[in-house]
Amino acid sequence: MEVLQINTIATEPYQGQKPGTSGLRKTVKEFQKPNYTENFVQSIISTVAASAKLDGALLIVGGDGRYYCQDAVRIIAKICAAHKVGKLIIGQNGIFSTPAVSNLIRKTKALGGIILTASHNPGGPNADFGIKYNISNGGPAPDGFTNKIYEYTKTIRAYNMVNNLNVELERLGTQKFLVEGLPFEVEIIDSVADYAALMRELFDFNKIRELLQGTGPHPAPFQVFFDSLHGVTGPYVRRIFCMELSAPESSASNAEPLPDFGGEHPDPNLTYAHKLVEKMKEGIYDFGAAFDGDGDRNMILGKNGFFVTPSDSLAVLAANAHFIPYFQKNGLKGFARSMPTAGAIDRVSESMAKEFFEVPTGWKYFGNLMDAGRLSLCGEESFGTGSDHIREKDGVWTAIAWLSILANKPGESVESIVVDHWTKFGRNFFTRYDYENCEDAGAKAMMDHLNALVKDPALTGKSYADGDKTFTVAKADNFSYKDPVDGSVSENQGIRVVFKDGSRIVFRISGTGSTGSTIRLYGDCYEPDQVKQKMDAGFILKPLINVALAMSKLTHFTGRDAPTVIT
Ligand code: G16
Repeated sequence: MEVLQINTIATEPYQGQKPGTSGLRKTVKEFQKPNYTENFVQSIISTVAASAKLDGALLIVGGDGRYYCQDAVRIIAKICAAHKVGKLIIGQNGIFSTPAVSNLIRKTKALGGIILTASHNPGGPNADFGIKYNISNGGPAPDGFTNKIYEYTKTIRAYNMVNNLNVELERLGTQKFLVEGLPFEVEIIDSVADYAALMRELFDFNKIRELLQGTGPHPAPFQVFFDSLHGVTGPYVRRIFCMELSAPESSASNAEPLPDFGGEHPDPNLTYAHKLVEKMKEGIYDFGAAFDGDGDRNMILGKNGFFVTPSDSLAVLAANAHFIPYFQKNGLKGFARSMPTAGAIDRVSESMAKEFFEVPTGWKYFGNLMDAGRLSLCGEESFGTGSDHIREKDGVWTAIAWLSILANKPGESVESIVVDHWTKFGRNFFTRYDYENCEDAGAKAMMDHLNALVKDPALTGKSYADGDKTFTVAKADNFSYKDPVDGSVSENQGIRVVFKDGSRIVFRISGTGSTGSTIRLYGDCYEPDQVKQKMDAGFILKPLINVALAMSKLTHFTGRDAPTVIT
């Protein structure tokens, strides 16, 4: 066997390689700059090596198949080979969904994993790319870890790689190499098999099959439709829903992963997954789900396009968790949501007397609670739901969880389940306005203004009116979170203003955009009245949003008079 040599390559640091909410996300053009990707990967590896034994270690590598994924996988393999890593497990053609990587890290007891994705951001040579590191629990690296990566990127002067390492990404099986006398192995595996096996363990597939086929207690076949938005989930949908759960092939749409996602945003919300919304409005299908580029986000729709907000989806899953075999077996520990997520889950948690947590935006904040055995089910308004079966949110899992509940309620629909839920617990109306790609300076000035506002004690008790609605401030702050497990504190996690009637507005700058600043404005309120519960969320929340816009002077600071996306 040819003995490969390690090459040391001189480099210069790049500014701004600071991981955001979930890894480093930049344009492909940025990642293609000389040494840009290499610098960041070397910084990850240096950070890992500083806290764990890299010699002989196993790492999992794969991404959502977007443009530049395979180039990045090859760079990672070359750098890992030069740092005595023992073995890489890579998805065939460099492809793994994010939940699949999380599962594999846990299943194989790997030291960690490197995921290539910019999630729901568009792909292609003129769009976005991203790299993130997941630690040995299968979850995204915490702030302390990513801060260290950033420190390395600021001072890097050289990186090591094995230039002549050629991995065949399409060939399943093990490829062995010798690097300066040490063995290095790459195993290329089927991207779906292990994840599908996990889903079979967590759920009762026979019961779901009966639902879809209209056998057993079910009056008729339950018609399902999945939109993978040309992201990574296509092969997962085909294998799990079509082959194993007997959904027709035609129910898997946009199921070919494409490097540019067909030129669209692979983002499962009412704006970017509008084709699914239109399909569902035809009234043929009983259940629809869309997934994002890397398969961790989901949107759930019922017949005629009935939209389940992510906040409601989480609450319904929690209230019906006893129908899911995994929770029957392992019990239900606590519940959690991110701070901007509406509080529908809070009341379910209270009714079940469970421990409850409100964490900053970012799935990484759930991991410690899960590892400590205090959290079973959690979610975020950004179309993420998941459980402690892995340490990432999980789109396909969420769709199967919904079907498990429906399989246990013969004759019911998505809408009837949600409306019953509101009748029992009340309804949380929720909306989010995104102002994408604002000038950094304007966005910062607006946040500074809001920070000053919420620090001023005079704000409490102050009233703001819009039309005939008046909102009086009960409490306002910049959210800060102390992790109850390790005591670490995360500050500046979003401005929130809570009004006396319980309604709430939140402002944050997104940590996942690749250029400029994306301002997120969240609004929610609670409605116990069953007649009002049937009203349109946009209409109900408009006065609250108008107050938020007036308080923040958003238009003044950013020049924007309308959001780019409303969810
Ligand atoms: C990531 C995080 C989520 C977070 C979302 C939005 O999701 O994993 O926890 O809610 O970003 O973050 P931001 O509001 O900062 O843009 P994903 O699906 O993009 O990896």
